[in-house]
Amino acid sequence: KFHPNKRATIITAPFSGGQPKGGVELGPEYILKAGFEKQIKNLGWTTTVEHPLEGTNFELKKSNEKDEYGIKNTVIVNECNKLLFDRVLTNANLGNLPVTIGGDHSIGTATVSAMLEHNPDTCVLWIDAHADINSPKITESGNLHGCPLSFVMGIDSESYPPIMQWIPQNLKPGKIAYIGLRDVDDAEKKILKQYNIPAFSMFHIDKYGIGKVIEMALDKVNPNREYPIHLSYDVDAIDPSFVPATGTRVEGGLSMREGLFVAEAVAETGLLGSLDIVETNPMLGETDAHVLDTVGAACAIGRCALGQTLL
Ligand code: 5AB
Ligand code: MN
Ligand code: MN
Ligand code: MN
Repeated sequence: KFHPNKRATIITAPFSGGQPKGGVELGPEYILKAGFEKQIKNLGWTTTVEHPLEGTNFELKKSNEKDEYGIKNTVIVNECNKLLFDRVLTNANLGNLPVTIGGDHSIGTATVSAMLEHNPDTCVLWIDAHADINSPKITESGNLHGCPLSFVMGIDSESYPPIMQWIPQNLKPGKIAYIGLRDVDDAEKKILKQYNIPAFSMFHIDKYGIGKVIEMALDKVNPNREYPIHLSYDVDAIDPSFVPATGTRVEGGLSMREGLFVAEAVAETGLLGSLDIVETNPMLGETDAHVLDTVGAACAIGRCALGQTLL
């Protein structure tokens, strides 16, 4: 058990610069307004909330132009990740469980590398419709929320802008597994093959069932169930019928129960070391119900990961 003292730090990351749509920066505000901190306290956790991006004006600096490296908003994404890296690492070193609430998934660069800096044995479960492993060299969109894993693995590192040299390239291919994939770019598929990264798509979930898939994923990255788990949860892993208010919807996703089961299964291991909940975009719901469903799902993921349904 990694967090017997049950201290969690909720780190808000109201940031949208990793992708072109507005509104994902409001995710943390909506999730907190829905009572997330109280819900976590009710599970017996002592909580603190930190706002490391306060005072920055990243949102005003957003542009949709690719730079000379073929990526967008490099400077603000990088500055944002620096601030988050510091808070995630500091909290982890203090023995607090960092729960980072996005914001878009470009912040995964900071959370993953900080947790590996904290404990190099950390393994990563990446719950997502997408593989988020494009590099500047291969990304077609140039959107950095599709790239965080390449940076922490050092994939195509010759194509990175020099300002990103501070990022520890500390994630090894055998330390990450995906669950929920269904929209992976061709160049990303090559990388998954080349690096032999365990990837469980919706096909595998239908074939084996979600319970078996989690076991198989953990067998790959954490065979003796001894290492801390960083759970990076992109809400678009869940089917858009349950989680409509997100920027990159892909049909045919996890059911609500499958989605929560993933978080519950991680809680059951007692190995959760850190959690990201990202890509909630309250501006993209067509109705109030869409927004409520999506924000509600984000909160539920957090509660389940922190032990709500353990008896
Ligand atoms: B998300 C795409 N692969 O690189 C790209 O939502 C989508 O954090 C990335 O998973 C989706 O632009 C990033 C086409
Ligand atoms: Mn995604
Ligand atoms: Mn993602
Ligand atoms: Mn997305």
